Amino acid sequence: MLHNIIAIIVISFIIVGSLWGIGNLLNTPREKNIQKSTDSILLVAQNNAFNQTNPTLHVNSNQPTKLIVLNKDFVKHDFISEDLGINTAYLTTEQDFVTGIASNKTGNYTYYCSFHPEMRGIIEII
Ligand SMILES: [Cu+2]
Repeated sequence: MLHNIIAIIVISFIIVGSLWGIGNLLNTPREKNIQKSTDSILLVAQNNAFNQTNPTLHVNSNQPTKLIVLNKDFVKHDFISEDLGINTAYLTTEQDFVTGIASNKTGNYTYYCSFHPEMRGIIEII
């Protein structure tokens, strides 16, 4: 009798474990589903930073560059560059926004998140 109970418990754990594994395989993280081409930039907002370091984004003038902003945080973020006319509006957890960087003027332009002043970087158009 006791052996049967133990066997049932063990089998239950195996079934739940394998269902969990299959569920994870079917629900691949959002980042992997986003198509990245060589001329696109993926910025992930997480832990109050864009791509951890708020990197300088290098873009060629007269060459539109696809920009994907993905919020992997538990709080809202947005991505704004006033000089380049980019504003994603606020993104909730797991929400992404596809836009573009395009300018025929070279120079450095600021980007930032309006909720977090430390989330700030430079778009360098060369
Ligand atoms: Cu933010």
